[in-house]
Amino acid sequence: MLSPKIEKALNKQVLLESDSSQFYLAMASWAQSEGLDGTSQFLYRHSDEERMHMLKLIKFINERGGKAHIPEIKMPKQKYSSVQEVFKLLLEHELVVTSEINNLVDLCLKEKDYSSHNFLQWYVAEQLEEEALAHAINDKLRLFGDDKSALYFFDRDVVAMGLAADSTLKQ
Ligand code: OFO
Repeated sequence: MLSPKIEKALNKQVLLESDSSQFYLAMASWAQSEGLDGTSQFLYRHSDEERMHMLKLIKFINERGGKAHIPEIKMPKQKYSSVQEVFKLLLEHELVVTSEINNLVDLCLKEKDYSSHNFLQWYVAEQLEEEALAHAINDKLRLFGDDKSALYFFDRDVVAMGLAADSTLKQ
């Protein structure tokens, strides 16, 4: 049975995963409208993954005798000035998520909730992957500088980068 403290903290994470999904969905839609097909594909997929992270939490909370709260949908930022801005914001957001996951893990240890602690290890590993990927993409974009033609190659390659990171995590 979940303690009220852990239940509340896990529900806070449900909200954050839901916001992440919406945030990346807005980025994906922006990228599609800019003709950045690869980037939008990458981001639509990323948005779906965040929704899956949210669902995994919802099911866990309910299975452990808690009550999952389905969060309200907030409108994310709709307009972006460049791909660079999108991925800079994505990295910043992932860093926030990682720190929240770490706080949660910490709380589980303090509360001696070892099953939630064990459950959250999947998120710890996932964040490691997502951060590494976001850093790699930002590095790539920095290399291009103002070279517009490089954007074509970035847009083509970013899908493969996402798929490769995914398969590493599932090994
Ligand atoms: Fe849920 O992993 Fe990113 O935010």
